[in-house]
Amino acid sequence: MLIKSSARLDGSDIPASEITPRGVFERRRQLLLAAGASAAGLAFGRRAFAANEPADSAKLAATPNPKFQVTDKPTSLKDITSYNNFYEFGTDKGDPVQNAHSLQTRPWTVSVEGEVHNPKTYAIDDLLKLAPLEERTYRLRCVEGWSMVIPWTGFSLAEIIKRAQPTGNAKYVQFISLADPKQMPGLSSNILDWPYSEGLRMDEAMHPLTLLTVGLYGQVLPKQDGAPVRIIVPWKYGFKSAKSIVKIRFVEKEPPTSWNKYAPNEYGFYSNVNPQVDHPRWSQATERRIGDDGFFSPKRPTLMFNGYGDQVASLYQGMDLKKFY
Ligand SMILES: Nc1nc2c(c(=O)[nH]1)N[C@H]1C(S)=C(S)[C@@H](COP(=O)(O)O)O[C@H]1N2
Ligand SMILES: [Mo]
Repeated sequence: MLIKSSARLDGSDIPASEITPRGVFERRRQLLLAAGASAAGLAFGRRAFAANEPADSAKLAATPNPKFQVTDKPTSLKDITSYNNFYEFGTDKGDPVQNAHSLQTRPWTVSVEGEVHNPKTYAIDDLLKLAPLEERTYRLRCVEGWSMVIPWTGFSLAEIIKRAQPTGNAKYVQFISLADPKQMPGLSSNILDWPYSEGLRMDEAMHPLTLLTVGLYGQVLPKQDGAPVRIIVPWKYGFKSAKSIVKIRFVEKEPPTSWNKYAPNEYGFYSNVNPQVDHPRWSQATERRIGDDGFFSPKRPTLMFNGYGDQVASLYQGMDLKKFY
């Protein structure tokens, strides 16, 4: 995410994911030391499943929604569950699959709060029954320059928003992830200002594409992918799609977001996938499809709004997307 890309002297690119700036390296080292301490028996031994916690492979019945299926070949379950960004469990792509077993997904509640007439705290198993579960295959494009195609399970976030009845003051929605250092070893590093926090404008949150996500490949969401519930906003860079959320808060002013606070000149509030607006340290014109495109095959062109322009471009009519990146 914050990872630095640079051109080699021969003009070829070093993949952004293979370069580690010094600060990150140092913090990662601290993290490894902390993890070593826990391996010595202090904190994060592999635990049995909490009471009522579904096994990772538990099936989740859902009906495919034909309106939301990209035709690109889906990424393999293996890649989707072993190449992750989830800094609460470490900064390497392989850390979440190693470490996320310490996340306890039951009991779990999601509080819907702030500028709403109907605030409510949902137990996760009630939330799962709020609306019919759909299967939708979306592209996911990380700001680092790679992408996947993922068959998610969930329903439109709008289903919750309608029930919450936002007040006239609700202009934005904030999503807040769990931040429990007992379950999340990555919190011992101050790389981000925890809890992980993201946000959308109200009309973006209400858009039918915006998915409250509880599963993938017909199974409950694996922990490393943000169990038990996350948001998926397919036309924006992946970091907008907060994992393991515990709060959905309606607010009047644009909420602070984790990556924007970390580097405001690199990660804007909007963060729409836009091949014409480069990241200050690398181009966003192309991407590498995980599992399909090797490091040496030509990268594929990145699509405006990640290919969802027909559905979402109207939300940004009249906005200068170079300014509101
Ligand atoms: N809470 C939380 N949510 C997060 C992140 C994170 O570090 N913490 N990483 C984001 C980033 S940068 C990306 S690309 C996607 C990755 O989702 P995936 O691992 O399921 O592919 O999750 C996003 N959501
Ligand atoms: Mo990302």
